[in-house]
Amino acid sequence: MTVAGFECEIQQVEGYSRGGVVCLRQAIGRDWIETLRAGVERNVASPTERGRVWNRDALGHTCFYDSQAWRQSGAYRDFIEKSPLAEIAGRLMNVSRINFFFDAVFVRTPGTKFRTPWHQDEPYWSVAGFDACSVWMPLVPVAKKSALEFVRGSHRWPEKFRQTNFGSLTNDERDQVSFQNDDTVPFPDIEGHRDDFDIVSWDMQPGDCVVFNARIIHGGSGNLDDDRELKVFNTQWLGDDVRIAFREGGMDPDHSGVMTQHGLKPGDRPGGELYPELWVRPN
Ligand SMILES: O=C(O)CCC(=O)C(=O)O
Repeated sequence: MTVAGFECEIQQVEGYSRGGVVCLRQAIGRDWIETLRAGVERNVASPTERGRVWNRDALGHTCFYDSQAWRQSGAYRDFIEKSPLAEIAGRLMNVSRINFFFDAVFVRTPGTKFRTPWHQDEPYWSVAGFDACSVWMPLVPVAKKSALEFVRGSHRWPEKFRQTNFGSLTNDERDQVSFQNDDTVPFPDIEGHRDDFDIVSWDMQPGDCVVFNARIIHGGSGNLDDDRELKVFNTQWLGDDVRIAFREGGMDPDHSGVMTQHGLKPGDRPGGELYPELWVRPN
């Protein structure tokens, strides 16, 4: 099947289902990359209220983060509503419809070593379901050693893991979550035993994107050479089985307040102007 010039092969759909992650080459055109680069520049200069420095090291390297900026940024909104990503997400997840969830931006200055700790995404979110994915898109070239890494197949592991409290890294009150409830188990020591896990990442160019299931274990995306920066535009997409879920230990990003204000409650299908439906499988 073809999506705006991009061939979504049956192997990619199967690879996504089995491995939980695929790298799509040149799925996004140069014009969109330029649009997003300009948008990120404006976003860093003028962050939303959710913008923050995720990490700052002793040498002054920083990792900037912002989220849900699409509601303020025309560039982000255009890309989310009009680019082929919603359809790509729908086809790869093999679902009947797609709602947009939120965007996240990560900008690391040249030489930043800070690695995002291993984690899964869905346990932090204000929704639950298997049919949820993220699309991680570098807007500059990134080497495999500095790209986001994935433990292939881990989206189907049955364990409920005790996720990292990103609040302890950022010291930001808004990031605090606790996974100390009894039914979670510690993460395996992936970094200490890398050879025991099927870890994948890719050399990537602007236009390439990695699509990954929200339950896959992933981390990394640091370890930059001194002359290399990393700018990433990341979007999250929701398919058929996803429902709103408020989590006792806290959420990151926490949408429970704004969901409640919009009349959405646990068990509901995310939708409306907060989570627009952007693709429906043709009959
Ligand atoms: O790019 C990064 O450093 C982190 C991305 C990530 O882990 C995520 O979006 O879940």
